[in-house]
Amino acid sequence: MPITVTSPLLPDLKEFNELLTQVWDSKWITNNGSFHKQLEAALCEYLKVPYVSLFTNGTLPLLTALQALRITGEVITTPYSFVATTHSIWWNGCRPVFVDIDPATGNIAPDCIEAAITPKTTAIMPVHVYGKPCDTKRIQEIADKYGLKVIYDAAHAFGVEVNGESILNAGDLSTLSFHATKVYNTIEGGAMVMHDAEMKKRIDYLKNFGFANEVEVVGPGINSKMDEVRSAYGLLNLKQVDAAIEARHQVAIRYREALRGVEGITFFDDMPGVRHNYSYFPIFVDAEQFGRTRDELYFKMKENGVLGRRYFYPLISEFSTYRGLPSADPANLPKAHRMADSVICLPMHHALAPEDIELTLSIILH
Ligand code: T4K
Repeated sequence: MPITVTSPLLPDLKEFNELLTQVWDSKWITNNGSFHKQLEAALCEYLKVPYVSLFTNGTLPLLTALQALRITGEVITTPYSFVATTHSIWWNGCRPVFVDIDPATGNIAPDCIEAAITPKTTAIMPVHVYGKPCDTKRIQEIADKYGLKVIYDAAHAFGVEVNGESILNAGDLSTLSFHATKVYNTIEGGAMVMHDAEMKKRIDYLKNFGFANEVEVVGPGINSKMDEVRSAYGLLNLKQVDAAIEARHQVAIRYREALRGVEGITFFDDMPGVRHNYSYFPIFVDAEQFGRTRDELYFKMKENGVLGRRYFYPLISEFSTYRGLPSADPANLPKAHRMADSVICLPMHHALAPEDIELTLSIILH
């Protein structure tokens, strides 16, 4: 069996069956059902946020957030992410403007944001990449100074806290992905986090075609509802996510212990005051110092059944839809290119066996 970059956290099947029986008995299988309501409440509590709206995946809350805030013109964003981030801007008929990253975190560099603002800029869409918190204070200062909205793509940042406060409370809106490959999953799924009841109501309308009631449609909504089956699954997974994060933490400890000081290999350490979720374990290969290129190592791992992934290579700005944009010029994004060209995400999940960790390490070390 190959060792994959991740493996889904699955609820106990017997417990899931019990909840499924309740869904079957109720015959209410989607459209804001009982498990949906319970999961929204449970997530508010777990995540320490005031309002959560569930979605059917992590892409549609991004699209809907831009819609809800009536974003137009240019949106400043990072090229170092999964392509859904930029696609959401494009689908809203806006122009993504890529800016470079801070190599210390992989996140958008605040100084580059300020330099890219034009009269057409209306919003910033940063990503807490790998779950590492953005410099939310600086980003908010810039947004306030220029009157911009901030929508965080927090797909990787489930449960991440800075000094005891959820990172999801930053900005105007934050979005999460609960895809199978994430720390916390509902198979497919996602959510939006907002600050007030008015916005929660608006988002709930928008994810249900814009219906405010049986006869009134208040905007060009979409269908992005989470069903009862996945809400029930999500409730069960919430009970075990802390243990899963701790198991991931132990994997990170072992990787760091073995790789610290290895010439040509770098990785991120924990940030002070941050509760990390260890959603990914990226390493960065300096070919000259390491003696092998990133791709040589990546394919050697693959040959030996270790399926790391080059998240996020290529940069979004390199895809055909976007590479014609002036901001996609590699000269504008040198640090993002360097990171994308050197990264490998090592296998990282709650059930990674010690021998799989050691095999991965031995391929890197020998
Ligand atoms: N914003 C950001 C920053 C994101 O990273 C993402 C998604 C989004 C927005 C959009 O959220 P969603 O709409 O997807 O909810 C994966 C995921 O599909 C995607 O959710 C994720 N980011 C992205 C970073 O990674 P792939 O194509 O690399 O996944 P895949 O199918 O190759 O799976 C990776 C490994 O996981 C497999 O080798 C084995 C394991 N796996 C996967 C699945 C699906 C399993 O063991 N079981 C499974 O069921 O995109």
